[in-house]
Amino acid sequence: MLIVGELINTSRKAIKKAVEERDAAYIQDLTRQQREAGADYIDVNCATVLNDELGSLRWAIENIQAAGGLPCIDTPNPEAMDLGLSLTQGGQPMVNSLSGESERYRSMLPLVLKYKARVIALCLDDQGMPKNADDRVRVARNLVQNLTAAGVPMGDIYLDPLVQPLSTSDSAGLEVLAAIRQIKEEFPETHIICGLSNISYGLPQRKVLNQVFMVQTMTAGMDAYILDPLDRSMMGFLRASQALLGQDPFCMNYLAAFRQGLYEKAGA
Ligand code: THG
Repeated sequence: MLIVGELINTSRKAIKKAVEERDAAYIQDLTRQQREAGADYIDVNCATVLNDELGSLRWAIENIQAAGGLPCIDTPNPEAMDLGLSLTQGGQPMVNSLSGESERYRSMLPLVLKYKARVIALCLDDQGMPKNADDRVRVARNLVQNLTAAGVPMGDIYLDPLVQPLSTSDSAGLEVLAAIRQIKEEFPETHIICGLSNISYGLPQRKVLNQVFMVQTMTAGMDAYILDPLDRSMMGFLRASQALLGQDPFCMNYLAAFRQGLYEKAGA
């Protein structure tokens, strides 16, 4: 299981402010908290700092690393991606993301190879957003074939089936679950990742839907998540789900989660 902490993203107001004001303590603190909660990588997205994505990204990565975090570079901008990967220290660099769109693929692939990075590959191509499981599997198949032919190891590929809001389609969850099962069967050595929170967009009690969808997707074979690791209930369910799926020898991580108080109500 690979966990990418999602919180350092300038689409969030507090982060945009902290990055623009160069509030190093804030970014370092948020890095430490996400790491201590179990994040393997710290997603860093400065794409909404319009005039200075590169300067902001450099500053954010330096502070993430000063706090012991390993950045996952979240940008569609190849120049920013190159900079982010070049700054990454202390672990394998990670690209978030490329896709099957020809221009995105063409610009990002050389960077994946140059830095021997892990790569999140979105199940999206020039035909647009996937409509169903079959669209996702078709794009995933092309991506895996092209990436491995270019020399990317299977185990470095993280396919993202692209979660869409349940509020816009009753079958949004089902199509992703079907895609996960088919991808896992066809390419058992690749990984499958997603950002969970899209599933709940436009509905109340979003955390409940995000948590339940985490359990459902993990049961179908998803093995990596971009999520808020400070959501204690989410991390508690994640450890419980891993134990129940035979991914936690002697329930060690589940027991550690219990000792960390992840199953206690806030304030209890
Ligand atoms: N796949 C990949 N990368 C991704 C996503 C994905 N990166 C971005 C996103 N989706 C995942 N990251 C976040 C980061 C923050 C929030 C949600 C997803 C977030 N949202 C607030 C909310 O939902 O309440 C609103 C913003 C705010 O706080 O102002 O915090 O799918 N590969």
